[in-house]
Amino acid sequence: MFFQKDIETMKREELEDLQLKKLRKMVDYCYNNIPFYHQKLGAAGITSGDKIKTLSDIRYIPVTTKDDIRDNYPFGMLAVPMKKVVRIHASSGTTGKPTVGCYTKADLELWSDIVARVAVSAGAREDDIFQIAFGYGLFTGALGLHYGLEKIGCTVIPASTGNTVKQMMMFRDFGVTGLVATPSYALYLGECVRDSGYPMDAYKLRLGLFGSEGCTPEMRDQIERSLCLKATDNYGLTELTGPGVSGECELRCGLHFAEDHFLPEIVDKDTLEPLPAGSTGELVVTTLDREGMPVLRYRTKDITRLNYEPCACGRTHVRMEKPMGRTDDMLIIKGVNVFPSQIESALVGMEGIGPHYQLVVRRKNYMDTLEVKVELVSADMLESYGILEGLRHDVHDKLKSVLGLETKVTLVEPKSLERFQGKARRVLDLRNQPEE
Ligand code: DLL
Repeated sequence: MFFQKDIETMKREELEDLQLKKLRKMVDYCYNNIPFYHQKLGAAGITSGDKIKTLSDIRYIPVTTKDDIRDNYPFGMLAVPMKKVVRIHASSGTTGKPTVGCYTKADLELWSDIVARVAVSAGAREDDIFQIAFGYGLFTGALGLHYGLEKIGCTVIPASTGNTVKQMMMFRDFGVTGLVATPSYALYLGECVRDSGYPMDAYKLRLGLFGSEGCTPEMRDQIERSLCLKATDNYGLTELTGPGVSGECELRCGLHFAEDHFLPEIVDKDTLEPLPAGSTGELVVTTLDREGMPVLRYRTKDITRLNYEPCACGRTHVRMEKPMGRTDDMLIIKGVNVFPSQIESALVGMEGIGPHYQLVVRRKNYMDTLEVKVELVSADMLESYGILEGLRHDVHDKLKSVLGLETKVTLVEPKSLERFQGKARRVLDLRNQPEE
């Protein structure tokens, strides 16, 4: 078992003492070993960890951004000589240089510990057989979960993504009980399982460890129904190590943060001022133990909330609400702030339409407009104008009441929208394209 009871149920005061001790050490470590931090901390007058008297003094430490890491590409943020680095990962980064993560042996050990912790708290057991359907490669998801699950003693199948027929064959033939994937890929696999023609009892799936992108409760219901498993959520970032930063326990009421290794804060995304406990804002995280590439006050751009109430499961580590989106995902349409997750919540589960959707943003006469494309569940509906119009109105009105915004709703044929094997890309932004 990998329940670290003494740590995971620690009294808050003791936990905060531990965090403060580690934070002071980390400030010294960064100041002394990373020129970028030497300069930044020096300019802020924090030339030693002793300057940090209480945890709230962390506010005086300057934040670190993705651009800081990119500006120091590839190894400028390293705190150790390259010969101590045993693994390199990188974030996919759709634009510009990727952000690189370097791991020492100790970092890899710690990483598999925190992933094992997340998996066990979600309900993974030694006798589970896990199929890892994350893309293997520079992405931290696959190898992160791989080593964490092996540490528990689970059987691990490094299936990677693609070839859904083979994925389903392995589910059945190997008696797979656990699935690791992005929620979007799990949704697609669920669709394939349903269409595979095998009865559901040919599949032994019982637990999903999903993460790397958001998933609304409505989408989660769909995934659970189609794969007949219990879906849990886990969270992490390449810049902080990868998966293992936080994850849901079996009660699924927030993602427990590995607070003995990471110090989370919520700040106002515009002023960067720390916000009081319970407020919604941008998550900023400091690594407390990372050796190769530690970061101080890393701005995740994820919008969430922290709940410090102990959980009914007995764990005391703070629970992070599922992020509602990233600050850079937020669309501003006719002055209204819209997160794609709000649209997903409104659409998924509506009768007559499937869970796949696409958002198309355009700019017309200096004004942004939003088209929402949703799939019909049955091609038969295409034959009745009355049914289609009725459904289109229903979707339109629901979106209007949730978002307070006019959208153009387009109903498309079943299975015509793109399916995703990694993180979904549901927003098509045409604002910089010439007007149609
Ligand atoms: O996605 C690490 C990971 C892999 C986490 C596998 C969980 C499972 P990056 O590719 O660097 O790392 O992307 C990090 O993905 O800032 C969030 O915006 C988003 N993200 C990750 N997990 C979740 C989640 C990995 N559970 C970025 N819910 C983060 C919502 C998530 N968003």
